[in-house]
Amino acid sequence: MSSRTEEEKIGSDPVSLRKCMERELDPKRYEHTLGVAFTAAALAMRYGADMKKAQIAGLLHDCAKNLSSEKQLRICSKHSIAINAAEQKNPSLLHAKVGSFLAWHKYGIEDREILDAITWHTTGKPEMRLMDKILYVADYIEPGRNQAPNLPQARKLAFEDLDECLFLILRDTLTYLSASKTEIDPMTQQTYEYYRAEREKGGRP
Ligand code: DGI
Ligand code: FE
Ligand code: FE
Repeated sequence: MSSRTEEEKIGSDPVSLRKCMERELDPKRYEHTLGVAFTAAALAMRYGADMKKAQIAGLLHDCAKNLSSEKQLRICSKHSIAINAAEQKNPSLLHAKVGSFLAWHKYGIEDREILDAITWHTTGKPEMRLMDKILYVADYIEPGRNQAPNLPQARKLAFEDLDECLFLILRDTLTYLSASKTEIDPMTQQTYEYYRAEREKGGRP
């Protein structure tokens, strides 16, 4: 990892970050990353969030994705990053926490909104803030995605009603995870239940 002063410059500049990610990620993951960054910026425009922060969060959200599980586990142990049982069993969940750490440590991002959005981009969490929701939704609907169910509906809804779109994605993700019998992170379950209750409070069936 290079020195912090150089990284601080990188951190505030989406163009340099894009170049870093092009080097760091495989071509498919890099394309996905660009898609998430542009989609997050568009959602930020729509909902009055900071476009530059949304772009940076999008560019860095999967920055740990190409590191091996062993390497990610080593980073966690070296820097005292707590790992839960689900992450232990399924280290592919770890790239969110590790990515947030690297965004700070390696790329010099100090903005909490960006770092939190990266931390929660895979599982979500109850009481997400606007930037968390924007990144979570952008990750799912970016133009390169083609496998998830209800994508056309999610894409339209994202620009009409962000919370309703968030709920649709949480519901479909949980359905998918339950069917595929993979370990469900308690945070994924809690997030779904929290937003289902919020939605019911708002009078939706
Ligand atoms: O990194 P990406 O592929 O762009 O997407 P992501 O960060 O949402 O993570 C990839 C997968 O993680 C996605 O298919 C949904 C899945 N996921 C979300 N919550 C959980 C989960 N996988 C498991 N095993 N358990 C979860 O609770
Ligand atoms: Fe991810
Ligand atoms: Fe992603």
